[in-house]
Amino acid sequence: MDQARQLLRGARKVCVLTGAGISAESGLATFRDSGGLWEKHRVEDVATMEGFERDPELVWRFYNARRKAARTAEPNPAHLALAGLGAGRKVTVLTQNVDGLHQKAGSDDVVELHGNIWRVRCSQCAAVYADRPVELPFPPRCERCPGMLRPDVVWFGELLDPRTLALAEEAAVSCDLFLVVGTSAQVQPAASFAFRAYDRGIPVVEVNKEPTPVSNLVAVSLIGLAGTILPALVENRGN
Ligand code: BV8
Ligand code: ZN
Repeated sequence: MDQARQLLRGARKVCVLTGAGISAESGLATFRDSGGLWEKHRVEDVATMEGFERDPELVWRFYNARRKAARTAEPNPAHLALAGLGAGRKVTVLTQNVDGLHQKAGSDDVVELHGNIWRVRCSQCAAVYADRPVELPFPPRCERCPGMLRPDVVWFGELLDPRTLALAEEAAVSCDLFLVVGTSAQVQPAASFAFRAYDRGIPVVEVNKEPTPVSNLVAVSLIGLAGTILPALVENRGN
């Protein structure tokens, strides 16, 4: 922890890659932990375009349940610690999460790599709505065309927005400390940003309750709960 604090003290620009693990202590299910979302649902059924075309009602049951859970979820001390990290330095959060909790915690530079569960998009004319009820009645219709609304998230096999990728790439290679928090680092291209920083000789610090594929390239691996570790990492920032 002291080495991590040392690295943080000297860092003017911090880039943080976060995954579902940072929202676990806010009560939101992760994907690949035991009891996670992928244990209850097949990825190809609920997180691909093909699945949506095959059975849109199943996909909307999955996303309505996640919108319902996310509505009452509050940022936890891990989100708040990252939001407090910014005083006197530039902090960019690259999040794979779609729950909006980083913004709710006060982080002001958040790159949503996989979209946002609170936005819905017409699958036909691409109109985007952010004011729909938390649980959308099925079938959720577009107001401008006969198209059906889908969650405005990036599904497997779908490309990430090129501007989002450029922002993430720029943040990853121009920071002087790269934090990886609560991600199993299995999904690409999100996980690759940690490797981009590493390839530039930027120190990488990982916070996870267990080792991941990133662990063997990090300068410091802090094993434990993000809600405990991040506040401890941030608290001594002053001296
Ligand atoms: C793309 C949707 C170009 C939103 C998500 C073969 C065929 C087709 C594609 C591929 C292929 N092989 C590879 C690919 C690319 C694919 C991919 O990476 N697949 C992997 C899984 C093999 N990627 C894509 O398809 C991407 N697009 O590449 O397009 C292309 C096109 C066609 C063909 C090839 C390439 C799109 C990826 C985006 C997919 N959408 N979500 C939503 O519904 O949420 S990804 C999904 O996984 C979530 O977004 C999630 O964020 C993400 C990563 O999961 P994690 O966040 O890491 O969560 P996880 O549960 O896995 O881990 C939690 C971690 O937290 C654990 O390590 C745990 O220990 C830790 N933890 C838990 N609690 C705590 C904690 N740590 C600390 N404290 C705690 N309290
Ligand atoms: Zn439409």
